[in-house]
Amino acid sequence: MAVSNCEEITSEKQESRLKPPPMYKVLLLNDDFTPMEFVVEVLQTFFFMSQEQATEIMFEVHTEGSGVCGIYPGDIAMTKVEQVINFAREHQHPLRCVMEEEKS
Ligand code: TYC
Repeated sequence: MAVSNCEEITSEKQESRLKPPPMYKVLLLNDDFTPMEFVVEVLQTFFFMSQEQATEIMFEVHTEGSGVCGIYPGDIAMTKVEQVINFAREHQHPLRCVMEEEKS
């Protein structure tokens, strides 16, 4: 029992040394109601984009249905999603924001 626990810990350690931590894409999803200017504000405020970059991503979401705002470790991605959803709710917009594991 003790030996097998040890082996497990060792192999977990090795795995964490070999594998980089999973990264997550944070995506905005299109809807018909959230104003374009609000989405641009979200991208500038929470993803530190310039006005030009934010406008480009907003149009990508508007035309393609979704767009990547950034790629982060899990805890940071989750915080970004929460911040965007809370900000949208505070302003009564139905903007959706999700995270998805980045498969590289
Ligand atoms: N489609 C929205 C509109 O026409 C704009 C929009 C863009 C909404 C991106 C959400 O994630 C979004 N007002």
